[in-house]
Amino acid sequence: MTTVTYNIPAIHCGHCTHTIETEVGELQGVQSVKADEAAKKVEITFDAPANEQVIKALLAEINYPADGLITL
Ligand SMILES: [Cu+2]
Repeated sequence: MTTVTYNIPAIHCGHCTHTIETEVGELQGVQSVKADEAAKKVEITFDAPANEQVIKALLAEINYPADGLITL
């Protein structure tokens, strides 16, 4: 299991966090998605077949591109 945290500058309200949590949560292999409206960050825990490439591609597709990986 892998946990990553991304900056998502496009987050600006609770609707954004809801959209991200719903869309990313539907990816196969994603265990949990926690989007933080105030911090403009999302924490995602996943297993295969999900991977960072797939998650970042989806975030870009729904117009919430990840702005780099935060190393925990
Ligand atoms: Cu919003």
